[in-house]
Amino acid sequence: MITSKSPGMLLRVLYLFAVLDAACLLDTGMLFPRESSSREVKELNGLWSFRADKSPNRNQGFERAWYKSRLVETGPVIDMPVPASYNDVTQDPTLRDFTGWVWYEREVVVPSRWITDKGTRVVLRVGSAHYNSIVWLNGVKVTEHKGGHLPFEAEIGSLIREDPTMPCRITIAVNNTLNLDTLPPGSIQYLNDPTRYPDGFFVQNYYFDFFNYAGIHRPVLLYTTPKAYVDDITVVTDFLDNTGMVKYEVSVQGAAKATLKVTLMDKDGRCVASSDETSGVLKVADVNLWWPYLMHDNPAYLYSMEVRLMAADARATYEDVYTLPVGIRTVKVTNTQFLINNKPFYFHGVNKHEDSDIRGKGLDWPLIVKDFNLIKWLGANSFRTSHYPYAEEIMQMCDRHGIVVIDECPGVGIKDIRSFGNASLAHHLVVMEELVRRDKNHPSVVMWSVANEPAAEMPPAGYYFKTLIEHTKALDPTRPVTYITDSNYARDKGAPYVDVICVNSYFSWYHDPGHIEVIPIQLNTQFENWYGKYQKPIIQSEYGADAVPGLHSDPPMMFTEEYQNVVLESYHNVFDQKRKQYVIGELIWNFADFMTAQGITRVVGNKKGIFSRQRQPKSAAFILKERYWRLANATGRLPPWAKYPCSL
Ligand code: BDP
Repeated sequence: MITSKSPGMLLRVLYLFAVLDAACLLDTGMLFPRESSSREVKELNGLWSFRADKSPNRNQGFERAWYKSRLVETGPVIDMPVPASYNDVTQDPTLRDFTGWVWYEREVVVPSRWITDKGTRVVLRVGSAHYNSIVWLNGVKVTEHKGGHLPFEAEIGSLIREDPTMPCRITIAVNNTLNLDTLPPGSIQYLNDPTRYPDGFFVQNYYFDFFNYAGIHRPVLLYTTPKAYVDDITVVTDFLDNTGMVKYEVSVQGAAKATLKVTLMDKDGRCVASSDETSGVLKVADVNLWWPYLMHDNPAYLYSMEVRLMAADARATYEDVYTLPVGIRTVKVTNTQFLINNKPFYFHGVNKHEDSDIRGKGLDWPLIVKDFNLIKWLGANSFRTSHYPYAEEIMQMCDRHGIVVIDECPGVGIKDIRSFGNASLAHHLVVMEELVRRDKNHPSVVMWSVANEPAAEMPPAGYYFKTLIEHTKALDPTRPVTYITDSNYARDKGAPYVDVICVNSYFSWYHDPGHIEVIPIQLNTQFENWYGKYQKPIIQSEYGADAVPGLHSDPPMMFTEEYQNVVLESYHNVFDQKRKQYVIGELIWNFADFMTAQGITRVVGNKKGIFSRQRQPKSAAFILKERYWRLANATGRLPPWAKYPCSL
């Protein structure tokens, strides 16, 4: 029973209930696996056996059932690290550019107590694999998943118990083929002219500008829970004066009846609120809000919510403990501002990629930590997960460091009218469900982006984006929703449904190349047109220019560091006028150089990074650093340690 003396507080509590009622359309949770007194985690990272199916139809693995025996018995295998893209780890160009099924296999020794204790669930989880995946355990299919950047899992306890003497052989087949209904979409083109192409020649086409890295990109692990367990937790937060509110809902599986103890603890482990209900509102006196760093002298404050579940059946009693970090904050959009905790927030940040030498898109801790150090060196306060969801480990870093995130789904390159059909839309809705389910509890995530640069002027785009955005809002009514546009403001059919207009433009690069003098007028016109039509706040979600590190010219010429500098500075002059009105952010394209498909406009990848792919600064990085720290001073409330960025 919720009681409140203040009507303001009561209204807020009722709102939080309405919000949670609308969410949770998926029927199981996808909590990040964490160890606790009731849960064990066993990482399966390291070397796996690997074989690409290079048969003409890429189907030999299925025809000969490679999953039924050890992979080495089916033909030659090589070592393959997990997590990593497979493309860049060998010297074989046909593997780098491979399209089709590849097969991974690993044998695991499972602790015997997992097998003997029938009250233990054993779950196999893949953090992400690109794109279609099928998973077998000892030759028995346990799950499949479509989509490259989100986790999936299967319970395998009963299978490993069937014959405890057998090793536990995990086989995962992964196919990176993109078609018109996948996200991102693509198409396979066969080129049959025997005077020009070898027999069976085909290419994978796609309309996005990054290399289609493939393989098992994020950790594979086994984890346990008791038979009765905490399946999901949803938190929604608010505050009034100095009282914080954490509305929560716990979903329990494996027990008809369970007793819960929910405890919210502060940073020092002191209990600040508790409850015995599966859902409710925890009130926190003298709340420490979660603030973005550079905005407050006590940023990124995280509470811990410990959920302890007790249940029993005829045979045993079960206790499960799961602890979730919780940041208390609010997000709102007006027609000129983006408010975090009711204070205007200006995004001065970056667009990124999960991209590195050798590991491709594979999760790489040294790279992750280096990138966060560079983000802070730069004075950036935010990034967009262009153009797909990033690893959960990265989102957790954002929560802990106070970096604000626009969380983008893999809806990039939707350019063909057939990719607006029902099959595409249905899949896109599921992808948003999976993304919201995974990331809903991250305080760093302040907005969802459902797509990047779709062909939003095409007739079906209106219905498509209306449906997609409404669905996302139903899943999570607390966060604004957007997509990133490069369409004409007057013809963009999805823009009426977004909360924030996010525009990409490349004046003096793709248009009027070499003519920096056009930037002020064209950028001004862009902003005035969009704001005039929609009266919604605007983020410049991409702008930039390629610069090959070390290439110089004065006067500036395209592809030199000087040209990149002057493009950035010309944009900045306009941002400085408009940010006093309705421009609420600027995200440089791109944080670092990244790999793309080969083509005549790309010199070993896209060079619009302000850092090289090896994370060394180009001269533009220093321009941006100077600007971002100035913006932080002007728009934030700097913590004492951040007043002297040079000492960082
Ligand atoms: C934008 C895309 C981005 C590209 C960038 C570019 O959103 O993915 O990499 O252009 O061409 O249109 O550099």
